[in-house]
Amino acid sequence: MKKQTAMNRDWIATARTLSEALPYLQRYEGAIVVVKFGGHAMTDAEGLRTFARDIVLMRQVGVNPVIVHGGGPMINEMLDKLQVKSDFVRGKRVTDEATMDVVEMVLSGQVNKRIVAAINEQGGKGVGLSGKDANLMVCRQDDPELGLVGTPDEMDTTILHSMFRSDIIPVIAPIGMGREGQTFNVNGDTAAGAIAGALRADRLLLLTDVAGVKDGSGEVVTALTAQQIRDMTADGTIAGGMIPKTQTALDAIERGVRAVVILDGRAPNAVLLELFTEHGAGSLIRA
Ligand code: X2W
Repeated sequence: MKKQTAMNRDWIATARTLSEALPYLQRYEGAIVVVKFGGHAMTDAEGLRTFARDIVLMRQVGVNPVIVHGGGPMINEMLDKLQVKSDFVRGKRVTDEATMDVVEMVLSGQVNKRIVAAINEQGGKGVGLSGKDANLMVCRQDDPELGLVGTPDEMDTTILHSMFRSDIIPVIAPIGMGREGQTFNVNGDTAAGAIAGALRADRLLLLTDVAGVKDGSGEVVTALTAQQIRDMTADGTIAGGMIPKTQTALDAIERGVRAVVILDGRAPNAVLLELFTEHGAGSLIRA
């Protein structure tokens, strides 16, 4: 009897959660939400399943989700196996032709297909592509010192809009094409920011392995303006690995993305918590 009561309470809470989500569901109807799924946020099979389920739910309630994934740790693992040495300069992988082959194989062949499969397993229609497909992300060379690392230069999002109309969830590997047919390795955050900017997305969610932007005392700041980010960077509060993320956020906002959220993608249902509850998650940055 006791057990029954506990179960009833559980279902009541579930129903209440759904009911309270209504204003959020209405707000995001038709919205474009770009989700950067970083390699460090990809934990285990269960984590991937939950992530895929959340994305399929988003699509089900009328949101247009776009996944841009990373896979740095998976690339490192494969390079190690193949005994190809790899260095990072200012957070970007120095990429020669041999490294580029491995990067493309791992990102487009392995990580991308794993995410697509997880989405399809949950009843969604995931389709994998990279920035090379349909001229989505044409790049120029970044710093020549980095070799085949690209900076997004010209975006064509026509393919993504066709996918939205067909109820397809695009899953994008951060690889771009040069004007002379070269293949470029693009940092995952940079690619996500460029795609979100070109789509003028309503939200860019950067899923990583930290809880958000922290203030001087180590507390996560839940809401920030672009100016606060600039000030906290100038005084050294924002440092290290957070800089490329906040820089991506500032660039995306400048290009017309309404808000960027930096959040811990390892937390259960991080995406739903952020979009469909009052609680929110991580740090929300807007103009
Ligand atoms: C990255 C692309 C993958 C990536 C790399 O080669 O590791 C550059 O550094 P995460 O998991 O988001 O870090 N590209 C140029 O960004 O993965």
